[in-house]
Amino acid sequence: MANPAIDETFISRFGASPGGYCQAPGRINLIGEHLDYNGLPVLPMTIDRRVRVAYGPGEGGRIRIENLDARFAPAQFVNAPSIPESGQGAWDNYARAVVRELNAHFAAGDFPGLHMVVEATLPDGAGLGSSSALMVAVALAYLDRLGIRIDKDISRFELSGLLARAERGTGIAGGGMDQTIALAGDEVHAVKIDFNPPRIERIPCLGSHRFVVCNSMVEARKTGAARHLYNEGPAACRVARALVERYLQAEWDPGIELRDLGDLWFGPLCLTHEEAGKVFDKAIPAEPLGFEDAARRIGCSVAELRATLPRDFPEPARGFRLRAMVRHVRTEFRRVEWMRDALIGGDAEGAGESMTASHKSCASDYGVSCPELDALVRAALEAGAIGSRMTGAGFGGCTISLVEEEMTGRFVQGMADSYYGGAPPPNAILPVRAAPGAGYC
Ligand code: NG1
Repeated sequence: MANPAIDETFISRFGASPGGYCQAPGRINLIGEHLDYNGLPVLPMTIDRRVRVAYGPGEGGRIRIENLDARFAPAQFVNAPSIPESGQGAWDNYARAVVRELNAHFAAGDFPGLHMVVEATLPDGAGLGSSSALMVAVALAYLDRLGIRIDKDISRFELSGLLARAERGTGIAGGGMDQTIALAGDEVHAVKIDFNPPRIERIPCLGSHRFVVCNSMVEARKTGAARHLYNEGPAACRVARALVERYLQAEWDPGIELRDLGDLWFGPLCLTHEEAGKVFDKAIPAEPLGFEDAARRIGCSVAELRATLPRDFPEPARGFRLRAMVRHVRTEFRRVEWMRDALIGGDAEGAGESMTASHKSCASDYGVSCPELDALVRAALEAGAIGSRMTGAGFGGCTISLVEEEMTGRFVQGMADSYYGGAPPPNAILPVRAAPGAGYC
């Protein structure tokens, strides 16, 4: 589909028209926050905001990428068996990570050049999955250049797994939610994603209601200041996993091994929620744990413990609040199931209750909210939302609120007047709809 701005830029930079276009949508996570990297289910929905890439062949194995948004400077690198990183936080690292990962997977013999121009209607640094949408769109462009067809030569699940790994290479120890929903979502459903084993279930999402995104205007750029904040969740859960494994080996069976906390519920153990709760109570101490204490309890050295944590992760000043954090993991998993049932049953009140409870748990147990997100949730409930919560990684970014369709206008006005003092910045309040998953366009 032609688009004058993207085409003009493409022609002026690269001297030819684009050979193709592809797009990948952003997402809201309805519920199931900070669960994906624990192998536990999440329930996101694509939104009608996306990243679009116009692309065409490049000469001499050179990959060039430009962005219509002037905040992102033009970048280029040579496609080769080894592709170095740009500086920490540089946006072209996402493209580098994609090309590196796909080269390794497909053992590409030659290393073709590619020209790309990116255009986004999806805000970045807002917890709406923009980094993964960019990576998915770049991947589709590069796969086309390699002559590899999605759904034929590679499945969407397989591709999302590769891209999740590639994104972890950029320094964020995240899970696979964003890549999977960008590739597997559709314009009608939310999607419950299970990782263990991988499975998706399409969930109807209350036709008579709308999800409204509100941006706290606090930017949470995971490749910048928010990187260590984000990584504290995965780091704490890895420490908790090791403590639980150690406890189970000592008390139940020396042969027990856990890949992640999700293995308590799935795989050979298959515990009930109640049983898993009891195990956590026994295995996880109530007091915060520093690296030294944690290593001693796990039975390893501090260096060995560090080696299991995300790259250059610093010791949290007050230690890991593990009890509260695993309580979030355990109760959030339950809320995913309740939310799924509520959506299928058309129970908006039930869905809203789970959302608001999830926000409280993200804030007080997992520690990933911030005063602005809490204020947005309060304002949303006062403005008539049935439920409201932060969405995505947290530390800033957006909330989502569940609102009756016919109340949407009044809700938007209420939020504009309250949180934004009558002057909301452009696109700060977005009633969203589900949108098609990634593809060529
Ligand atoms: P966002 O909101 O896009 O930063 C991050 C992770 C997800 C998931 C959520 C929290 C990446 C690419 N995204 O999303 O995997 O862990 O936080 O639920 O790491």
